[in-house]
Amino acid sequence: MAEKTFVILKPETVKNRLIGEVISRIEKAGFKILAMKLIWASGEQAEKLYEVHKGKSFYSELISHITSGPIVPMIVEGEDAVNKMRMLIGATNPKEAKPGTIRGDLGISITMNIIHAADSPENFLRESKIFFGEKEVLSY
Ligand code: FUP
Repeated sequence: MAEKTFVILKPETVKNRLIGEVISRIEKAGFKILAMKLIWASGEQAEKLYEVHKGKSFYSELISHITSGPIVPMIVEGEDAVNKMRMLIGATNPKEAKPGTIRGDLGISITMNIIHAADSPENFLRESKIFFGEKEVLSY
């Protein structure tokens, strides 16, 4: 069933001019882009995005990293989108991510792991609302 998911191309992806490379992989995997923009996230957006990690040892590094430069949030659609996207991006730690996955091929470190993707349909809804209004999500 066609489903939507939410991803963010992280600051290292933008800085290293890998936006095209990563979007190409997402499109070749069959996803359709419904919303996309280049923004510099606010502290408030970052805190909402990572609220489940509040109190963890890596929380402050996560917040400072995601607000360290421009990012590209996107909403994409495809069959079984949440699970398929998680497979395409690979394990959280690039060292453990398989070759052929986005993080396995392009990831720098666990913090600089190139891309964020929602891990459930509930989190897709929650996270996408932090970055997009309803009118920004196109249907075509
Ligand atoms: P993922 O869903 O694969 O992005 O992974 P998590 O939601 O578990 O983690 C979110 C982000 O926290 C990761 F992108 C990287 C960072 N993180 C660390 O820096 N150290 C950890 O031990 C776990 C996660």
